[in-house]
Amino acid sequence: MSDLFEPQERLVIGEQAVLLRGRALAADSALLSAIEAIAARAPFRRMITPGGFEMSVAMTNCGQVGWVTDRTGYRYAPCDPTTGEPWPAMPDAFATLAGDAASAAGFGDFVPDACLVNCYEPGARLSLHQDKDEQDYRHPVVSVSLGLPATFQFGGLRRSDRPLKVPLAHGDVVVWGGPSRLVFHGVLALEDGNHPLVGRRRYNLTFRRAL
Ligand code: MD6
Ligand code: FE
Repeated sequence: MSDLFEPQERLVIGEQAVLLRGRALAADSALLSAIEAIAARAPFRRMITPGGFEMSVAMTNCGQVGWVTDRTGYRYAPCDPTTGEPWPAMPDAFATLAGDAASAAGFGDFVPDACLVNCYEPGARLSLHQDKDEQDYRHPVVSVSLGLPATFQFGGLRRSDRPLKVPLAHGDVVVWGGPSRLVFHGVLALEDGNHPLVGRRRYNLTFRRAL
């Protein structure tokens, strides 16, 4: 029984929140080429928060709408404010992986219309936040990690709830929804390192149904 020896490949981190270890590994090169193609048309950029701070994580998007922030607030926008062009279409490989992972986590019929692509360089971090710019919280969020490992913080429904620290490695997928959909979460400062396929960075794909 290999599961006696393999590390746990499915880890429950909350109510209807699960880490599917290595779930994206088989698709890693396809995902990485797709990220390059997206970034060629919609370059990674460090956005400005409504409070006036430049984020340490660089972001771009693909899909019908993309998540953006500037001095006026957070929102989903159909066009890239940097180029004025629509965001690149979501590659089939992205939507398929997200739908399959959501099913495996118990969320059937998840069809994402937005994918936020995050790029972390050493030192980049994401402070505790809720994902609440989407219209319908009945849809889960699916998150795919590629490249350098990171520590994900998974808290509770109040900012003050002490977060669980979840290590995320290349190929890991996190799915959450239901009662956990509005949980506070974040990513600790990325440690330096070199990933054989991705180099000195971490990518995160966050799939959502925004509209
Ligand atoms: C990240 N992820 O892992 C940042 N949000 O780089 C998120 O903020 C996130 O992973 C909602 C659901 C899953 C996530
Ligand atoms: Fe988030």
